[in-house]
Amino acid sequence: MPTDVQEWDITPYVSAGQSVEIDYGLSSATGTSDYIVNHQLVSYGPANHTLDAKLVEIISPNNRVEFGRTGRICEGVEVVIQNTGSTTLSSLEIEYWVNNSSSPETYTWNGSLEIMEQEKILLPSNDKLWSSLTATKNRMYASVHSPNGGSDEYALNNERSAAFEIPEIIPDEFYIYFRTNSAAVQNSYQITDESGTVVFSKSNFSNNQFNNDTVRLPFGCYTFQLNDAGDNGISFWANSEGNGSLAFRRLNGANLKQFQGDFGKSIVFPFTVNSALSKPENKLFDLSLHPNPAQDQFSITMEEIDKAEIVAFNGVGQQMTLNGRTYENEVVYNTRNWKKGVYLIHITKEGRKIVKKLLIL
Ligand SMILES: [Ca+2]
Ligand SMILES: [Ca+2]
Repeated sequence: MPTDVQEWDITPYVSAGQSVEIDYGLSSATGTSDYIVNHQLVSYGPANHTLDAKLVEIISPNNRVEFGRTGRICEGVEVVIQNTGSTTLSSLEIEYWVNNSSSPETYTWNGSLEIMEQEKILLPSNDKLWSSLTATKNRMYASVHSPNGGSDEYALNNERSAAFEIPEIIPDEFYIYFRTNSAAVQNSYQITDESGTVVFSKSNFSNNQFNNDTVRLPFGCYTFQLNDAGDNGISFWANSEGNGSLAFRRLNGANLKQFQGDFGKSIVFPFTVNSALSKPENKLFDLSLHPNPAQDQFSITMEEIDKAEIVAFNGVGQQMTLNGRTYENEVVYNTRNWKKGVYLIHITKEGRKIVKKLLIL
């Protein structure tokens, strides 16, 4: 049964000591409709503290069912902060870490929150943040410090944590096996990427038909959704529409994921392609460093090389001066004055780094 929680600040409509009538209405209802409504009135006295910030919730990543659509690792780290002091909150330090990491990430928030106002913040994430992940039973922690650069007067509301799991990993090539039942008109499916853009969709199925759709996706986080307009899934014991079947399969036919057919309105399956947390080197860094060993020059070839930052260090960690000539997808470096030895070439692109060893002879 769908439920909905509404919160309203009624401060402008009431005066202390007076009674007030609060009415509500339902804009539309059809058929036999029953509503169960529960109200709670919460009143607040004056603030206990002048300078107090609260970490209200970790929205993402979070396994809790109310965050099921958004609380995934792919969405990054998203938290809600609140000003629970009487002074306007204008800055806040937020620390966040995974599991037992001893070196939290730090983010400085700047803004303006009046007493009891909240704000949702998407925190930057990087490889270091995720380096203490385990295969299962992970926990994200976040805490707030130093409101307005001062000391927080109430520490017990500063920290929250949330359990989360890594989404299932699917290869970059697979096919969707979908056998419809006798009510195929009710079904459609789509795959959306991290930004919500539909990257694959299909509808207008025929009854009792096999469909094999090959899907090729670049690295990323996706959501697959199978919809059923009849709200009765593709295998429901209480009707005579027959039994359908849905699975993700490898190109060789092996099952990757078999879905339950009695799902009601929709199947929502979040997954990542290839790697949950870091772009595999061979995807992002489909690069060639050659020749290696090199003498007078070496080249790096990769797509969009103009977006990469390339730095070289010698065997004792000194940064080398790089003289490069850039061509389309290639940079050629002059190493005529480099001594023989091993060098480390750091290539950073889109926030990710790979280090290649180069031997100069
Ligand atoms: Ca506090
Ligand atoms: Ca159905």
